[in-house]
Amino acid sequence: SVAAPVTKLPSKATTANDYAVKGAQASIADMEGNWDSFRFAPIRESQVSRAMTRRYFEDLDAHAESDIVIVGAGSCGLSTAYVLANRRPDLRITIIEAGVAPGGGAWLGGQLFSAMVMRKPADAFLREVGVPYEEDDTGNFVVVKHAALFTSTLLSKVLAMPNVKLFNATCVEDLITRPSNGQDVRIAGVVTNWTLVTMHHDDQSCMDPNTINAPVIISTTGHDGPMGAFSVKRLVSMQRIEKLGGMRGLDMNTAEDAIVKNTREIVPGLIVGGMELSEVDGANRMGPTFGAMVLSGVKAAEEALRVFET
Ligand code: AHZ
Repeated sequence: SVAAPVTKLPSKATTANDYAVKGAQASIADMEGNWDSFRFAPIRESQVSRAMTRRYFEDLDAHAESDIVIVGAGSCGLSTAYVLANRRPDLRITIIEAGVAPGGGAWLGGQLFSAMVMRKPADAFLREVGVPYEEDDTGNFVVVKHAALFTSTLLSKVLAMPNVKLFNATCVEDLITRPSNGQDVRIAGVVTNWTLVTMHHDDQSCMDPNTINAPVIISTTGHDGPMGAFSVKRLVSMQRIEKLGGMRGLDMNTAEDAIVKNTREIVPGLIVGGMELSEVDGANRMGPTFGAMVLSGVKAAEEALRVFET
């Protein structure tokens, strides 16, 4: 929550003591032209440490039991989080992202080009989130002038939601399973570790992971790669599905429709969306067009909410 406006600083207040008035709020104009006497409010290093660690461990404590865990904060995972957190502010939503920087492949449009293409009707999502775009002359797609504008706007909205916590630089390295209906399993949570630890299991032994329980996991870890397609590859190695179809060659028209329509619960408790799904189904890739990623996120959120609404 945002603090209510409080004590106003005396005009041209620029010393540490001025800022130490509890709740004082400076304006940039107070500082301009006053740099000789400028000082920050005082702090002790341990206060910084406690301000960070207390919050982090409170979040770890609260999110150890989550309602929904989203694995991967690419364009699909972030879109999923946006829809879920808006529709159900009462649900505790956890996002686990292996990279330090959330956003996955959505910081550029394609190759090294800035503009991001979204085929209609995914422009509806841009309007809902408040991302500006221009219409293409064809009338069939819209263009965001920089993919980073899309990703940073979406990310800022998701991170500001009080029911969402992003743990970045953290990997999902296994799935929690439970017996269900006799011999079948359902997914009941995720096993996590710092990404740097996950990357070093071969040369550092005995570094056990952490866990998060949740009745619904939504995996959006992208297509196969060093980190990608994590959950569906694990479903194969735990013999829950026989084999992956493997992502097929690029066909924008076929790929985008298929990814959105087939976003679904693959095994009980595990919904898969975005390009991770192409690895299960043997679906085409679409390359540098992002409408399917955001609408797969909308569908993944709808599938997850079905669980809480029944
Ligand atoms: O870091 C990964 C990325 O940010 C993260 N991730 C992967 N494995 C993880 C794990 N634990 C936690 N085990 C993990 N995080 O998941 C994110 C995936 O983002 P993405 O942009 O790669 O996937 P997406 O499905 O949201 O969007 C894919 C967009 C396309 S289409 C396409 C093509 O057709 O060639 N290529 C891309 C990148």
